[in-house]
Amino acid sequence: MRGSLVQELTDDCEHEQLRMIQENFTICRLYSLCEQTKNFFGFMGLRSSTMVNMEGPVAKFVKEQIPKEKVVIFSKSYCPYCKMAKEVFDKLSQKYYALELDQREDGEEIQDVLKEITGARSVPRVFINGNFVGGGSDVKALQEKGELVKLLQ
Ligand SMILES: N[C@@H](CCC(=O)N[C@@H](CS)C(=O)NCC(=O)O)C(=O)O
Repeated sequence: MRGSLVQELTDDCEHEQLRMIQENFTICRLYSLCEQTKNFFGFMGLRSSTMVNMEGPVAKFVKEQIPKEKVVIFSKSYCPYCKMAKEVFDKLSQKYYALELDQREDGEEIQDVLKEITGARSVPRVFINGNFVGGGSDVKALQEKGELVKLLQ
């Protein structure tokens, strides 16, 4: 009788340990899946920004840069769309302030903040008179429609 109770308790204990191991294994797998997904989307320029602190120092820095010049471009030095946007302003002899995010340690965080502000973290992110106007193709399209000069006034 006593022996079977001990056996039952041992079985329960083993069962519980097994359950906990399985649970931890599932959590680890889910965590690993999340990390892989995050890395994949990061690679695609779609990094998750669920952890963005919009009151933190990086967000504060970004908010301070936007009104610094009439045209502010959050850019990457090698990015062809950024080059396209800059060329549009160069042709108009319009000065701009460009921040090259690939040359900054906080570039990724700045992109996360920009996603919160503009809806995307791709570069360029172009602001005119403190307002977000779009990426490289948007700037080009605004120029072709004759709307860019109006925004620059
Ligand atoms: N349609 C966008 C395309 C911009 C784009 O694809 N930018 C690339 C760099 S050239 C990007 O942001 N990739 C993700 C990253 O660098 O984080 C535009 O015209 O601005």
